[in-house]
Amino acid sequence: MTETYYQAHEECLDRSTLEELQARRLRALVVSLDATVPFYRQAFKDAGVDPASVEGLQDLPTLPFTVKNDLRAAYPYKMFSASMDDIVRIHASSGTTGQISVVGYTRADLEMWAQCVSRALVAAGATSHDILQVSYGYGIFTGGLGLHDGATYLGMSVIPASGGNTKRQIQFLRDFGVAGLACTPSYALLIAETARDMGLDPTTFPLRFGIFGAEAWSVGMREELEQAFDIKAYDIYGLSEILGPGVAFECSAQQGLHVNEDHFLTEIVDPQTLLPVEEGEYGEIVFTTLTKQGIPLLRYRTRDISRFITEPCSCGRTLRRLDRLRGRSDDMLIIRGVNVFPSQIEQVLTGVAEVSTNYQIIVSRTGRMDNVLVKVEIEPDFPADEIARFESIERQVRAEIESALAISVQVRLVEPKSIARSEGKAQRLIDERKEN
Ligand code: DLL
Repeated sequence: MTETYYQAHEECLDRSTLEELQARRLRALVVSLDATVPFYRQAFKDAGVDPASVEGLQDLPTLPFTVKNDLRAAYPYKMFSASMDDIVRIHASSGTTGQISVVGYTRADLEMWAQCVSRALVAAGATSHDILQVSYGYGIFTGGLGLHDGATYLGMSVIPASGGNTKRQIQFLRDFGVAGLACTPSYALLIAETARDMGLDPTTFPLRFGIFGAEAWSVGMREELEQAFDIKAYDIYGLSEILGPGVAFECSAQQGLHVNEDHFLTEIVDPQTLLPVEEGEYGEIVFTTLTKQGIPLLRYRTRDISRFITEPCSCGRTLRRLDRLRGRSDDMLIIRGVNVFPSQIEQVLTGVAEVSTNYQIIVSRTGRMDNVLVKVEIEPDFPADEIARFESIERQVRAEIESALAISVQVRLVEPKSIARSEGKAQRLIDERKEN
């Protein structure tokens, strides 16, 4: 199959042309931030940077970082570069703790966003003739409206289902000729489970592809979703501070996410030293927005952990790829010195036939020791008269986690449907240490 692109020119630029474009945009950005955002004017001063002397990408390491707290401190609009008159949409980060951070989009920003999402949809095989069901939440969260605008821009027919009312979602999927489903991977799993409970077989739905993101998910989860619906499941990444969905997306190769680098300059740094990691090493993703007008950000530290995939992609896009995200550094567990992300535990669970992908990781502390308990549901069709095997399955899961990740955890099998389901982002990690 030959690959189709939404914006072939931009998606397949040769590296030197792309870097020239990025450098030009970076120069303009720095000068404009200095003129329009007092926070950056001060930050340049503090860092001893003369914005007019920034020449190109080689100057990037001298420029100041932006962190989430800077955005919080600028609440609500102090980080905006455009005038409020030009802002046509406001979103905010989902922020689990404390102050939310507010972002604004101009008309041109919304168009750029829609184009980025269109690129992702086309890379997943969508065409203007297809119907997309958007089951990300609509509202201040960027998932629903982000996918909605992108699909509309492409000329698809959009069903703005939003999250929730799962039975109705299933009715649409069964009856409306839906080709693509956009939602979190955990919600897709719940939709498949609910459909089966209703006596339906999700593989018979006309669905061809899923656009899944907004939370970390494993390769094993992808396989599960692909089988559950008989579809191809594509990863999409983004964050409200930078764009919402569409910062990076997977193509038909399904080997990492192409970053829309003509709009987002991407670095991977060591979160301790803030220096670039060695090529191909994991680190924190840092984005500089190159074309945003509403709230452009310089070297924004995402706290998301990934690495660059350096080999060229078979799809022909030259946009550099990020490997599937490990997760947020905030969710990283350090278990007796070993760093582990919930998504890595998920990957092991997906390899054990007797357990499902509904799980929760509970971290607690006794004295100075952190204890990690992995609660996972037994598969719904596990024979009730084989409960005696629970212990041996628990032992097996524990051994597999230990051998794959070199950590020891407690494992508890629980009844099907006993772990709370999510219609949006799943809460996989419960950190009881934070309550003390
Ligand atoms: O989750 C935007 C989005 C909506 C992305 C729909 C994709 C699809 P926030 O609520 O601000 O925005 O959360 C952003 O979610 O920093 C990551 O930690 C996580 N995240 C988003 N996409 C992925 C992904 C949206 N594909 C935060 N894989 C980010 C892993 C993801 N984590």
